Formats: sequence, C-alpha cells, structure tokens
Amino acid sequence: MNRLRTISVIGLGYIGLPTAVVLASRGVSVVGVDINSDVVARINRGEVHIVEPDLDAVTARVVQNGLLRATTSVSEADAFVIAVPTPFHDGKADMAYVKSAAASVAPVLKAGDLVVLESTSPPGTTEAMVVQLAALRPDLKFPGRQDGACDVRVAYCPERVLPGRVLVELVENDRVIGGITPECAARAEELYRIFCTGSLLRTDVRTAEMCKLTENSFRDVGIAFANELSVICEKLGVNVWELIRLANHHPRVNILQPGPGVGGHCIAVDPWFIVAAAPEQARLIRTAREVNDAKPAHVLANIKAAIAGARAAGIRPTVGVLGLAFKADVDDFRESPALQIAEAIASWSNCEVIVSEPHAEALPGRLSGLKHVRMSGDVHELIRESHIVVMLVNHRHYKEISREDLEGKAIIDTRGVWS
Ligand code: SAJ
Repeated sequence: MNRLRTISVIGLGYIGLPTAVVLASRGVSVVGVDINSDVVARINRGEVHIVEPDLDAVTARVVQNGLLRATTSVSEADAFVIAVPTPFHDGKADMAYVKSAAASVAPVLKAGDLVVLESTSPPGTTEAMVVQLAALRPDLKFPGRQDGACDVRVAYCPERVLPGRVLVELVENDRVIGGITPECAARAEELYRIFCTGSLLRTDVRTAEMCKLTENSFRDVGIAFANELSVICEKLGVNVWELIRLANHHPRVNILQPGPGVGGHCIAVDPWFIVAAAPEQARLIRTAREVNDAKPAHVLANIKAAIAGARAAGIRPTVGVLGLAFKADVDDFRESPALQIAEAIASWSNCEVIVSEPHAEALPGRLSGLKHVRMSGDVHELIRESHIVVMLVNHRHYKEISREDLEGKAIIDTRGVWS
C-alpha cells in the first residue's frame, strides 16, 4: 500500500507545477508551494502561468476537485519534492533556492518522511542537503549514519522531460532514482510509481546527479559537432545538410542538426555544471559549449556580409528575421540564440529589420521600442519586403514559405529548411 497520502511540491515552475498536477491527477492530495504569491493565487484559481499542452485543463480539474492546492508556506506532508531553479552565473551554480527550500522543509519533517530533490544540481548537492537538514533537525536521524538508523529518507531524481511534451514525458519517460541509501531509493520509487509508467532505475545520488548533467552534455557535444561541421562545410563549399543526411545512412552514425547556436535553459547551461565540478578534466564538454556559443557570431558575420553586398549595390537592405524562440514550436526565449542574433542586427543602423515570431504578441527583450525594427504577423509580407531573409527557428508556421517565394533574395538559412 502506498504510504504517501500527502505530497508537497516545492517550486511550481516548468517542472514542479506539471509534477504536482500529474500527482494530483492520480488521486494524491498535493500541496504546491511557491514563493511567488501571484503564481500561487493563479493556480488556486485553476489557472497556469506557463505554456504547456494540456496543462491548463488538467490543472483546472485537479484544483476544482480539491486534490491540488497552492500556498506560499510549507506544511506537514509525507513526501517533499523540491523542484526549484538552480541558475548558473559567474562560473558557479547558484544553490540558494535549493538551500532555502530545504530550510523551509526542515521544521515540518517527521519520522517516516521522504525528501526528493529534482532540481538540476552539481554532484554532491543531495549529500550537502542531508547535512543541512541534519543540522536543522538534530532530533531526527538522516540517512548515511554509521549505525544505519534513519527517520527521513532522502533521494535525488532528475526530470528529463522535453518542453512541449511535458505531460506525456513525465508519465512515460524512464526515471533515474538516486538514493542516499538503497532504502531511500526504494522509498522514492514508491512516489514515482504513482504516476510513471516508464522504468524506475535505482542508483546512488551522485550517479543520479551526474546522469542529468551527462544527458544534456552529450546532446550539447553532438550539436557542437554538427555546428562545427556546418562551419567547415561553408569553407569547403559543401552542403552540410546533404552531407549529414548521407552520413546518417551509415548504421552507426547519427549526426544531429546544425543551427544558429544552442538555447534553452538546459542544454546551454547544464554542461557548465560539469565543467565547474571538474575544470581540468572536462575539456571536450567545455569546448562543445564554446563551439555552440560561438555559432551566433558566425551567423552574424554572414548577415553582415550580405548587408555589405546589398549596400555595395546601392541598397539600404531590409533584413527579414524568421523566429526568436530557442527552438521550433515553443514560446520560450531563454538563452535563445535567435533572439541574441536578432538583437545584434537590430543594434546596427545600416538596415531595416522585420521580425516574425508566431509565439510572441510583441517584440521581446531589447528589440522592443527600436526605431528601425518592427514585427510582422504575415510571413509572406515579411519575405516580400526583405532583401535578406534569415531563417533562425524552423517553426511549423514557416513551412508555407516556398523556395519560389525567396527568389532574388539573399538567404541565410541556419536550420537547413530550404537547403
Ligand atoms: N538543437 C540543435 N540541433 C539539434 C537539436 C537541438 O541546434 O539537432 C538546439 C535547439 O534548437 C535548441 C537547443 O539545441 O536551441 C536545445 O533543444 P533540445 O530540443 O535539444 O533540448 P531542450 O533544451 O528543449 O530539452 C533538453 C532535453 N535533453 C535531452 O534531450 C538530452 C530534455 O529531455 C531535458 O529534460 C531538458 O533538456 C532539461 O530540462 O534538461
């Protein structure tokens, strides 16, 4: 029988809210905790503050039937799932939110409880959290003691869901569950069994922490290979898209796709956690980050050359920019190379800029309010009026643009849509 009758989810963001909602949809009583009172009020009205397919409908339902309630303060529960941000700046992971979440849980802990950390974290974080909790609650026994006694179980279980498919992947993906002790992993498995249909894979905490970082670093290294290849091919006059398509016919080759750079809050960030933890050893991982981070500058150099070409022909060109999001068909602009490129073009005074982004109502970031930059909701008008067309994000929306529409234009296609 499952002992987890009430589960508290600390942090109601991109991961915490869907997790709370899915748990509640399985009949568990869930209390969601967030420091942002606007977010809490919204959820209690049955509304959501993030865009994710179906999340709004399921949230409305579980709030209405009383299974999910949001609050700003932590109260007693049988299990606590911590899903707070771990930003990375100045070469270091900022663990302040994890520490303050643990501090807020400590006073309400009781024997038999389970604490699971889900936030992307450097190796050693969960063990440090146990030390913090033990110092705050000397009356309770925490795992890892020599005598094996334990009142509160602690585990690390990273999320691996893809934005845009969160509700599906939360349920269907396999999960890695790292316990401070094997008993801790077994208790955490009970929690994930409530809603996961994928395999639940038990391991120790450090391996689980590294696993999340490794998955995203692996993808980053793969994309860096494709991005480097695209720059090499440009120099050699080879069509990189054709090359990759052909090479991928080899049964053991699977090259990813080049792009304008790597964005989002995961792949562009997580490898740095490994570099920070082992700077001398993480040479390939660091270089991959540098290769991907250098790609927007390479794209900008190509745009600059196209503008110079137009100006040499006596034209003050209009540059049409397609897409600002960090990848196709999402409304997320975090660490977006497309936004970075658009902002750079907009800061030049030698061209006019028209921007299209189907997932934004107004120009985001530093683009808003600039004199020679405007937004267009009509991609055909954008193409018609542009001398130079820059494809940055292969949104579904742009499939309607044909090769013929682009006749006579200079094209900078960073996604290989028309190549
Ligand atoms: N990209 C390319 N070429 C490719 C694939 C991606 O340039 O062939 C770019 C995208 O345009 C985007 C960036 O990489 O800018 C990242 O996109 P993504 O779709 O690869 O990944 P995310 O950031 O949306 O989600 C990743 C996923 N991790 C892996 O696939 C290993 C997801 O499963 C994780 O849960 C998520 O990070 C996370 O939260 O860590």
